[in-house]
Amino acid sequence: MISTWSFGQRANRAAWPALASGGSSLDAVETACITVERDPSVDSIGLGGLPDASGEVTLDAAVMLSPQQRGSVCYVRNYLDVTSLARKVMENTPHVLLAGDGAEAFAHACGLAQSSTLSDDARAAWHTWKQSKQTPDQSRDAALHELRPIDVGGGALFGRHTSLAQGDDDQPRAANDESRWSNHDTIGVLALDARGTLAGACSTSGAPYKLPGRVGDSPIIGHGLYVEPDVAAVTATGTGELVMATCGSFLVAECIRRGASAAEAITIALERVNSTFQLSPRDQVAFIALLPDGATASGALRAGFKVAIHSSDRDVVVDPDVIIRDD
Ligand code: SD4
Repeated sequence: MISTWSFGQRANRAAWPALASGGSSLDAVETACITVERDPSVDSIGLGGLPDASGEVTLDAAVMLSPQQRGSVCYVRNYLDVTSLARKVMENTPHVLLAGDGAEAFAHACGLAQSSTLSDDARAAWHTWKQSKQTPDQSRDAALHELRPIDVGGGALFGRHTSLAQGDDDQPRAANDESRWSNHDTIGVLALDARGTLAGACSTSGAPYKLPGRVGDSPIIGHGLYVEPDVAAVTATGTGELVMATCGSFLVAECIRRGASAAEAITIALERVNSTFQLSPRDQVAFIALLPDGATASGALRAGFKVAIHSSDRDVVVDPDVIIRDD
């Protein structure tokens, strides 16, 4: 198993015993995502996820086994188990992506329990953001920094940027300190089971304080997640708007299919992002990949991204194989 960010280690550990006992990779990635979705200490996924500018949490998720077997949901507000819901879209409907009210009606029909998605901490953070307008929001910085502040019902959305060298608490950060990218995480999990089946899943509350209605890369097959059996499973994290400009996860898998190593493929995709955009200091994109032989690869635009790997002989959190910028 390989997962994004250091909280991916908790996710891997929750899923590993069943996977190691012969369980399916699909069950493993679902269990891993559920673990983080229910953890209120993770402020970018499920319960605990930071809300949009109107104070509402909206969740996105996807699961994938192959180009024929994939499902996703987006803009889900009242159900926490969005990875499970994405799996139900994959297994029980002829569709790929269900959004908003329709996704929630489907969740109800499937018997999933409604749940509050806004934690007390996330609500407090949103109130603080409304006061300060100091938002460490990658997507805003990347795509919208030329816009003047606009009113989205309760306040201007875009405020002054935090500087790279400081965290939200104004403490200096080392370049490879993961907290440099706090508020910007997606859980992406890739697994390979004993039968040799690759599976992938990802789950996120998206960009913090985003414009209501914004959906990022995670639930869009080929952008936030792509699995090509016999080739690779790939998932992305970071600023969705940047990943979506390059069909990031598909691009990585396709480069591998055409002969690149996984590390080379990730480098190609990151270089494409890097050359397509004038990146702001707060932009980050990272990819992880898992191959049918169990090999892994990972890379990020900038230091600070962490990768959690779990196998029969390793349970580690490591820096990515590739970092293409030194700022
Ligand atoms: C997204 N990649 O929705 C996800 C998570 C995120 O900054 O916002 N990261 O874009």
